[in-house]
Amino acid sequence: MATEETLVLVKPDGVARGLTGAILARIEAKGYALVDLRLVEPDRERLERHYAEHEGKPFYEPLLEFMMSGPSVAIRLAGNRVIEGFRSLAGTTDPTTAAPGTIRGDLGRDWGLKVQQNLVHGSDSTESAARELEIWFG
Ligand code: DAT
Ligand code: MG
Repeated sequence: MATEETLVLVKPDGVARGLTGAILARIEAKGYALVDLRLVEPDRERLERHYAEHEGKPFYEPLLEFMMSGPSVAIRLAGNRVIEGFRSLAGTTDPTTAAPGTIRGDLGRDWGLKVQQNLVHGSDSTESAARELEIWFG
């Protein structure tokens, strides 16, 4: 048993489409614990820190614009191997090809090139989780 914490974001498309509850239901059904949760409208500086690893990539600017288009729900989530487990629950990055049964596969829309509108973010490692939890929760 390795209890750990991760940062989950319900991104602006998830909040705008009214899917926050549906996404939280999946998270809770899995048995993960909500440690903290808040509605956030991040400024550019916070998003630049959050997405630092993607700076310079073609999708970076559209991604930041999208993330500033409306509020996100930030969640501090705890559970056994929750970092890996939540990413499994979320599904692969592009909702078009994410597996059925996952959040992105079941609820994500086929937006074509707008891959950034994939409903959720989840930290990808213990280092990322610590860094991102600091950015969103201080
Ligand atoms: P993930 O969110 O699955 O960890 P990532 O960290 O590689 O994916 O990328 C961060 C976000 O950037 C992702 O959720 C959506 C967007 N993105 C990634 N690759 C993209 C691409 N090829 N085109 C457009 N947006 C992309
Ligand atoms: Mg990522």
